[in-house]
Amino acid sequence: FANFNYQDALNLRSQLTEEEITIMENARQFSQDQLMPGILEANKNEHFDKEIMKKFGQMGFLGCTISDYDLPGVSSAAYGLINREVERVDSGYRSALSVQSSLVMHPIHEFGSKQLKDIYIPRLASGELIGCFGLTEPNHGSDPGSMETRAKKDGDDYILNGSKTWITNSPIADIFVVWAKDEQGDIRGFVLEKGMKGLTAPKIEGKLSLRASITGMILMDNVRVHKSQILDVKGLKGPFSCLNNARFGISWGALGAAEYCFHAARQYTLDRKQFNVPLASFQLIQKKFADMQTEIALALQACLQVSRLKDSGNLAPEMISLVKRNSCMKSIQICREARDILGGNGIADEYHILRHSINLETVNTYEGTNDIHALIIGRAITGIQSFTRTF
Ligand code: TGC
Ligand code: FAD
Repeated sequence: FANFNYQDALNLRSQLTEEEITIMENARQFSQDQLMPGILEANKNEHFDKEIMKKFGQMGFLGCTISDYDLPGVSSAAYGLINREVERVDSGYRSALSVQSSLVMHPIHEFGSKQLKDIYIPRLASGELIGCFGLTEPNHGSDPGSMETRAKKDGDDYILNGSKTWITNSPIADIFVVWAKDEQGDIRGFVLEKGMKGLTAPKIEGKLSLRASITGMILMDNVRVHKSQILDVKGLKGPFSCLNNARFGISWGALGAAEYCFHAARQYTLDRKQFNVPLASFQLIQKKFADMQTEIALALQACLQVSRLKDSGNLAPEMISLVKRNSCMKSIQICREARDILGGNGIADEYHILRHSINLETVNTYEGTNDIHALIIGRAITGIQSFTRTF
């Protein structure tokens, strides 16, 4: 028999290619060396250091599944493994990676003209430019199809009016991928640049979750943008194709946070004694670890399977809903349980666990809430949509 390894219970490593293993190990070392040392201060001060994006660029993480523009074109599993390692440190850092890669570079690469790609992709890949993605509005979160932001044609330009909210990185963004309805009622994507007249991006203050990530609004007051800045896609499938990739990355990433908390709680219970014995010797504690281990191992298998199906062209979007929802739901439970296992120390920032747990409250909500993904799966199971009601 092989030895059981609590750090890789079902030997995920054996299912990865040599290249994926190297990428995973490099991402882990980078994340632990470069991200972990500053996370407590960043979280305390609600600060995102833009240099981190440049470091992601140097590591080749940004847009890493793209295979032209000198980008590495790695597998979906490799992208997932990077997300997992970054989120082992903080969900906010994985968020920065997701938004830049899946929500900004992907739509420009997939739906942008050659000119747009030439202008933006290299500078987004290096982290020189920071991008953001504006879909959610104050009155329309789970239902982006009802968005109020409008784009009106005026000669060779469009005039944009509306507001987006809860937008990762908008206050520090150089470019803004924004979704608006044109006069025909079609949802269109526009690439806006910082400094355009009428475009502002105020920061949302006072977040108790994802504090190492900057979040803001995008306010558009008669923003004039040339038609060359439009993405060549119409309808919700534009933003949703971006969300497919970002949700996929989250499904791997959230498990990184869960693994951090599981491993930290395990070590804590080996070190700490109560009633003269290590906490780890209590049956209740061991059962909690068995449950954590099981959920993490099974969820990683599901993520890997979805990665392989994605790369072989056999993916249904509902599969992504399944793993995004499962990973977030299970990871939150694991982090909360790990917090409990650390007792009073569990609420101290130096142990990192409560930060992960609170971050996952956001991760569980953005990119489609737990219940929205349940309804997406439910629709596929029954053939009946249950999002809308008529009264
Ligand atoms: P529905 O009728 O389902 O679809 C409308 C059109 O879109 C197409 N479509 C998809 N295309 C590609 N991939 C998918 N996953 C797709 N899902 C739908 C669909 O085929 C259809 O196309 P067509 O050509 O027939 O028009 O649309 P609906 O309005 O009924 O949608 C319902 C629902 C609830 C599923 C959807 O609106 C939804 O997913 N809501 C959740 C919203 C959400 O996820 N927002 C995320 C905002 S971005 C964000 O949170 C970034 S956080 C980043 C970070 O910091 O990490
Ligand atoms: P609502 O849609 O109002 O939902 C509230 C509750 O109602 C939820 O529990 C939901 O599940 C439930 N609900 C809604 N509809 C139904 C239904 N039909 N049936 C049953 N229950 C329902 N958005 C972007 O566009 N870009 C970003 O970069 C971005 N970054 C974010 C960063 C952070 C820190 C946060 C918190 C959010 C971010 N978002 C971003 C927004 C995020 O995608 C939305 O918050 C999310 O989609 C939910 O929308 P909402 O907050 O309006 O909640």
